[in-house]
Amino acid sequence: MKAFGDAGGLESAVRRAVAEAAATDIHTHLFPPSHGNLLLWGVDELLTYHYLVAELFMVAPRELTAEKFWQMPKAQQAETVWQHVFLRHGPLSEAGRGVITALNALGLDAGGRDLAGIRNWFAGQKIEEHMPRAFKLAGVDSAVMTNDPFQPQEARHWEARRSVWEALKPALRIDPVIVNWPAAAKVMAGAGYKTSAMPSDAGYADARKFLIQWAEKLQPVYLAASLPPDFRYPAGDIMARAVRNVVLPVARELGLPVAMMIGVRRGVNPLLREAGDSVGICDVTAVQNLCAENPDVKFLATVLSRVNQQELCVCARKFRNLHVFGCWWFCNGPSAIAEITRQRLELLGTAFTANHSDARVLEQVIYKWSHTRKVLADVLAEKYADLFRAGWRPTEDEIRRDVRSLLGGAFEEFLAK
Ligand code: FIX
Ligand code: ZN
Repeated sequence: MKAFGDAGGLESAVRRAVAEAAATDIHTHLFPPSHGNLLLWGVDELLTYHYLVAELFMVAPRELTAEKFWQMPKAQQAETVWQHVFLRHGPLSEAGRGVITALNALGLDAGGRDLAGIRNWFAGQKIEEHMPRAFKLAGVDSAVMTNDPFQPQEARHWEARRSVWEALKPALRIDPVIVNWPAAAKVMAGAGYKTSAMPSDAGYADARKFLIQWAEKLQPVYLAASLPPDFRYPAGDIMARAVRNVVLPVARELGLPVAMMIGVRRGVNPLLREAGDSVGICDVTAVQNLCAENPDVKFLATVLSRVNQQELCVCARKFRNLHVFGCWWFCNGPSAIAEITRQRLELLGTAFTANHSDARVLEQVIYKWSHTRKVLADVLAEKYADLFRAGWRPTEDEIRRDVRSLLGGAFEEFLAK
């Protein structure tokens, strides 16, 4: 294939490649339709996304307390968000615009403000057809779920061995083992394992068995946990000990990567439930030490604080067993994505995963990927233009290869190597 000889043709090719490339969504909170109401979809779920619940309480009148809000049925909660965040104020936030992008892509006239009409449309959809359509609109070929065996309402679906749509890949979520050992021990003990609130060698051994048995059931792509900013490794605390005694041996035995999402301060405002989590600067040295100490284990990492992004990139340059992914949560807005993606391209080339959706509600894949693609196209167009000026002449195939790398190809290569 011929290399581009003019900068204009090159830019159009980059934008085309980003628009057309399939994205592999490597971290979501979606479920298969067979898992019933665990799969959230539709306009009421979109409006009550925890990002928007947090935004509601920034603008709602004082009389609307969190207690009152949680007592409302879902439809009324959605109407309340619609009223305050979308009608009484402009939905200029990323989460607000996201709802509009998703509805519009589905052919609904969100600008017409007809919530009842939009609800009517959703009521007529069959999830088995709607889910593949949402993925198609997002350009997503497959998505990794978050599967938590410590949640009984989720575990029962896996126990029942329900069929899973092949575009969804499991990930074994293990947070409580690291961040809340007593709670994890209770669930494992309930399933017949010899674990107790006080960690012990015997308890760790049974926790390993529990996770291995769940991995056999789920066949996950990776093990995953979100970690607080004060996560350290190595350390004598309960978190580091669980990582050393349970997580690393299981990852090693099963040949599975460990995905770490670091920097979440859970429940700083518990009244807001899931909307009450915050961010803190973490210590990337923990990732560095894990990678250095365990060259035979692969790690995936993303950090929540903007402040930690550069350090994480530098860490990935030093350790081939580390793969950086996504612009997580409070970093998943266009300005942060642009900044983080530029920095990653400058430090890592194409050896990272540009984004993941973190979708909790099905239709969010549409907006998260549409917004990401817009930023990625702008940033890549700029980077290819710089490269062109420096004297490099890429072909269309090479551009498509690089774009795919950023949208899942590099992740696949990392898993395979
Ligand atoms: O820990 C996680 O996987 C986080 O992504 C979630 O807990 C968080 O609530 C979220 O949805 C962020 O986008
Ligand atoms: Zn998540």
